[in-house]
Amino acid sequence: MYNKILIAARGEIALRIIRACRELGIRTVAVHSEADTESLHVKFADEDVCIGNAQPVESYLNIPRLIAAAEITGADAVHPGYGFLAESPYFAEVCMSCKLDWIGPAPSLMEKMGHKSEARRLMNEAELPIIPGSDGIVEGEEIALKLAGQIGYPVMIKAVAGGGGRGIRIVRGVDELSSLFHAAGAEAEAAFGDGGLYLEKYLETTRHIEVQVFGDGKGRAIHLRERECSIQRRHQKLIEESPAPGIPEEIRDRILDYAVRGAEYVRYGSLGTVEFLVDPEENVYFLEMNTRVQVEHPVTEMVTGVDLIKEQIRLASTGESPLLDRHPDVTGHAIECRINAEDPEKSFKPSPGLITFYHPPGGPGVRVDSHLYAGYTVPPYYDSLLAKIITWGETREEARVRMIRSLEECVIEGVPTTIPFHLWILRHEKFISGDFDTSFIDKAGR
Ligand code: MV4
Repeated sequence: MYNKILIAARGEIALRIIRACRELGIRTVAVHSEADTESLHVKFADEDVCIGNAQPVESYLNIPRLIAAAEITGADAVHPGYGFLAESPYFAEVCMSCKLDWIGPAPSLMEKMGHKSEARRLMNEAELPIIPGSDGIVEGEEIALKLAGQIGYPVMIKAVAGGGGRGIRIVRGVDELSSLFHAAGAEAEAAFGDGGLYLEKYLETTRHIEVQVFGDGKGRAIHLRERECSIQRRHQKLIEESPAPGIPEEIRDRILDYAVRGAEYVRYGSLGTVEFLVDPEENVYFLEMNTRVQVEHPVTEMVTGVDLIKEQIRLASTGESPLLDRHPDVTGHAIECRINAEDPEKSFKPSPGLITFYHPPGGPGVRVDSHLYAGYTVPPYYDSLLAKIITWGETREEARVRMIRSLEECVIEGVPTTIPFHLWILRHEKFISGDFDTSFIDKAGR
């Protein structure tokens, strides 16, 4: 087992990884920017290294400084968490060439899955259903116009380097295509340094279901059931749950089979997520694959009882994990709410600042993953996630009521948060019935 891991992340996920390492008896190195000196991940790690100023490019995205921190502290491996460099095959390769293990899949796989139309091609090869669309990159608006006509409007233009909803446009008719094609290309070029675009039929009302997978890198993979992630705002997930409500058992089993088949086909070798869209006729389509641990992984941990991060580290370190030899059962239901420092009254404007009082919820079936404490100042430079509240119940209804109780119990003073918005969703008849899709937030008028 590793002796020491450098955690190339901040906030709640850095803390989550530290917790896994402590239970495994692995020492931890936190890296931090000058804006994060007072962060909990710095206080809880065994060692810490300041790697630069507040701007991410000067610190959390600065590969030479991360590598230097690992070398100075004698770390054996790097855990990237999510965000920042977690999906950078280049960073993974640099780590490996510096004799640092990468706690994640092979860089070549990260590269393939990071290229969204290449991922589509591979999963089509593995005989997963893909959304009707272009064969690879669309070179220029003429070809886009012709293809869109064949696919039929509405179509979606997507960046091959995509992520976080950037470089995505819905095109409703032929007259919009040209301008949206150029806008998406320019946005993708600016965001990712790659303006490559591809086309897909736009599926209007879909549910967003993802499957947690875990593979050995030699062609064997298991799934740890699905998560329903349709409740999003501007491509940021707000609420996730497992199992997915309202999906017939045979459809769910098909989705799980596809995910395992895809992961095995590419010889996936770590924790990963295969995303799907499910339309009202219950057609299932592969959407993309994420090669990192996800924000919402605790939902799966709550219903399976598995510590995913510990197993991910164990597998990276020893090449083995007992998890690969047993298919964990699911017990009950879990829901996660992401609490952000944003003002729902001011179109979710980020609202960093001093936390003057903090009281997290507790009691039966409640888990809080958070780096908050009273007196902490949320810096303005990074994402505004403050806490994830996850509740478990024997039934979905118990988990839902428990979440309402937890949100009411949670006190965060000093900055506005999204807690009131979550309460509104949890009490909405569509959420209660489980009859919702990705249009929920828009349709419900927010
Ligand atoms: C789609 C889609 C419908 N049709 N692709 C991809 C990236 C992710 N952030 C959103 N993605 C989607 N891709 C096709 N061909 C629907 C989504 C989607 C979505 C779209 C609008 C508003 C909320 C959404 C939530 C999940 C997925």
